[in-house]
This record gives sequence, C-alpha cells and structure tokens, in this order.
Amino acid sequence: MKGLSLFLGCVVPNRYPGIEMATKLCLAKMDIDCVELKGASCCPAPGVFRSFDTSSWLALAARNIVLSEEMDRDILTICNGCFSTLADANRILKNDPVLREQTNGHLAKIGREFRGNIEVRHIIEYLHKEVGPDKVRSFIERPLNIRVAVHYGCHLLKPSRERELGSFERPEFFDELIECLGATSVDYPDKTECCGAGGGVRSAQREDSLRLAQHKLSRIKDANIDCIVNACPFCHMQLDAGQEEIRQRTGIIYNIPVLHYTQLLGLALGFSPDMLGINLNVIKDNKFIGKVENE
Ligand code: 9S8
Ligand code: 9S8
Ligand code: COM
Repeated sequence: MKGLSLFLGCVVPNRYPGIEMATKLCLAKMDIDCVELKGASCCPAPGVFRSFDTSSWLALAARNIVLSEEMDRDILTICNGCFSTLADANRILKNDPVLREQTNGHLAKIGREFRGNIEVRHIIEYLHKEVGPDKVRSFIERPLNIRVAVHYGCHLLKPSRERELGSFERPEFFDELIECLGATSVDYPDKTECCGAGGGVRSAQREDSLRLAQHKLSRIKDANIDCIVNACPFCHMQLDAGQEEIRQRTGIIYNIPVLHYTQLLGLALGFSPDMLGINLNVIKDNKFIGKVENE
C-alpha cells in the first residue's frame, strides 16, 4: 500500500487549526506514513463548485489529485466534503475517457497530467479498514469513559453505491472507532441526518441552515451525551459555531462540546486538550475537559 499525503482543505487551516494539530499528532503516534500535500487548493467544495460547473470542478480537483500522484501517495482527507470531491473526481477521471481527455487538456496548460494511479481516502474509513478498531485500541493511553453522539455527515455515506461502507441507513463503522476508545456511542433519532451546512446552504440560507442544525442539536441534547464527534470540519463549524448563532436568535443554550474524530482519538492517545486545539472551539466546556482528564 502507498504512503499518504494529507489534504487539509479550507476550513481546518482557516477556522479550526486544532484539527490539523490533532490529525498530525495522531498519525505520528500511530506510525502512519503521511506527509503534507503541498500546493493544494480548495478541493473544490462539492456542494458548491460541482453544482455550478462540472468541468471547472473536475479540473481543479484533478490538479490536487495530480500533486499527490507526483509524490506517488494516496490522498488522506479529514473532511467529508473534500473526500466527496476528490474521491468522486478520481473515480470519474479513471472511468470516463472523454472527461479525462478534456480535463487533461486543462492540466496540460500547467504542464501536468492525470494518470489515475492513486486512491483517495477519508480518515474514518481508512482507520476502520486499514488499521482496524482493535489495532487503534492498542494505542490507547487514556480510555474515554464518556457518552458520544456521532455525527456521520452526508458525504461520508453518500452516494452509497460508491462508498462500500456497509449500510448507509444504519452505518456502524464510525461508531466502532469511537467505542474502541472506551467511549459509548449513543444512538439518537435522525443520526444520519444532515447538519444543515452543506451544499452552500449555510452561506446562502443561514436561517434555514440553522433550523436544520437546531433540529439535530435538540435530538442530540435529548440523548444525554458528553460531546458530539464528527469527521468533517464543515459539520464541525456548523454544530459548534452554530450553537452560538442559535443562542443569539432563539436564546436556546445547548452548550455541547464538538470534537473532530482526530481530537477524540488524540485525547485517548494521551494528548492534552490544549495540544489538540479543543480550546479553539466557540463552545468551551470546562466540565467536559475535566471529566476526560480526571478519568
Ligand atoms: S476544501 Fe475548500 S471549502 Fe472545503 S473543507 Fe472540506 S470541502 Fe474541500
Ligand atoms: S452534513 Fe449534510 S452535507 Fe455535510 S458532510 Fe459535512 S456538512 Fe454537515
Ligand atoms: C459539505 C461540503 S462537507 S459542501 O458544502 O456540500 O460542498
């Protein structure tokens, strides 16, 4: 199997740099061969660019893929949106000779060519398939005795015919990666529902977008959990910053800590909450931090 190149996307470097720290600490600790994908641009975001203009979406995605091809490494994404764009574009370009030729015409202008010899991975499916919950468990230094509401997000599961992740209506792979850290993944209604951010909805229709987030957050609050765990910085932003936006509009206070999976994993691997950037969230909950640290 090839080594990996880490594709950061836009939201992590610009809004939640703690997720980048957490990812790098976890990969190093688990001895996973991964280097940064230098020179990458926006993936570009599937729900936005792809919806407007497929050929420029494909050309920009192809350029990012080619950067990793040139290093002979598979791409590792830490965001559902980036995974969606890069995995879908990679598959389309491998299988459709017409689109591949058209895209290579664009790439030729910058002296590059799509060859189709690498894979695109998402950190959750990668850890589940290539490392496995048992091996992940073997790295744990601080078992987490907490209740977690996992939020899969849309693009990790769909289009389901392309994802090969088992059931997309009742998926289990993400829950298994949480339970192997000692935590309990709590079931709640509408678990696989959208956070409301994707597809440009958060930018274009903020009020509708927050209504969807509010629905999801209230379901989660009722489940009596310690934190939400996601695998997508865009979901992360919506569920974290969105809580404050909802408070300003409605007065409803959820106060639920939100962690990217790499931050939860980092806690279990023994890193401090500060090293993992958990304090960079909008929602700061010292009770949660105390509970994790005093176990
Ligand atoms: S890059 Fe630009 S906007 Fe974002 S984070 Fe994930 S999806 Fe791809
Ligand atoms: S859910 Fe629906 S479209 Fe998405 S993956 Fe991330 S953002 Fe939240
Ligand atoms: C969501 C990405 S993760 S997008 O807004 O649908 O492009």
